[in-house]
Amino acid sequence: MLLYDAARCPYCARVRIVLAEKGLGYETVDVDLDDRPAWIYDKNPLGKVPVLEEDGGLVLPESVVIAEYLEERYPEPQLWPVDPAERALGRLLVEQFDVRLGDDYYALRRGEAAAGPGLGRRLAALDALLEERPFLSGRAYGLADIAYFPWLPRAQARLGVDLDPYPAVRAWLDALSERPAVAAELDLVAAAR
Ligand SMILES: N[C@@H](CCC(=O)N[C@@H](CS)C(=O)NCC(=O)O)C(=O)O
Repeated sequence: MLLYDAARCPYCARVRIVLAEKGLGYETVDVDLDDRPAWIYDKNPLGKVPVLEEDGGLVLPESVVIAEYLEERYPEPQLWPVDPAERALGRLLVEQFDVRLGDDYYALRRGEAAAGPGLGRRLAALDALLEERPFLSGRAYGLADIAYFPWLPRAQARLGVDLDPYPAVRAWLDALSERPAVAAELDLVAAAR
């Protein structure tokens, strides 16, 4: 498998974590996001990474679609709960990622003045959610956790966001950080500072 990748891209981080959790070997092609090669549009008409390519000819963009594909193609270890309702609630969080975190994160990154409190409200809501259940995916770690995680260390390191007011988010991050697949991503963010 080949991953068209960029170290700084949180959507790519989602895919790297799933690949690592499943113990899948792959090669990467680093795409310079500041000077994207024209050929990336042959892989993804939107010109975005990540894109996963397989020997058989499958070329798959979109981090959520890639993660779901990997989960179905390589079911072990399982990254969605068995219970359909629990799984559906995890998928709902993935579906709502932009309004629950992404939009305010990127607004703050663009320097929009109102975005700081907006992101704070999003983090408070995530904190409340994580007080009710240990993982965004439900009772166990899984794809919903992986879908949200990459933005948290980037918010801390690049946007100066303080997570101290959100103890459940911090505890969740601490639990995730013990996983080698997640720890490798923390190292990548730290190295980019
Ligand atoms: N919906 C896409 C978003 C991917 C995305 O926005 N990737 C960024 C890098 S972090 C990118 O390639 N940006 C280039 C662009 O927006 O033109 C996914 O989930 O994979």
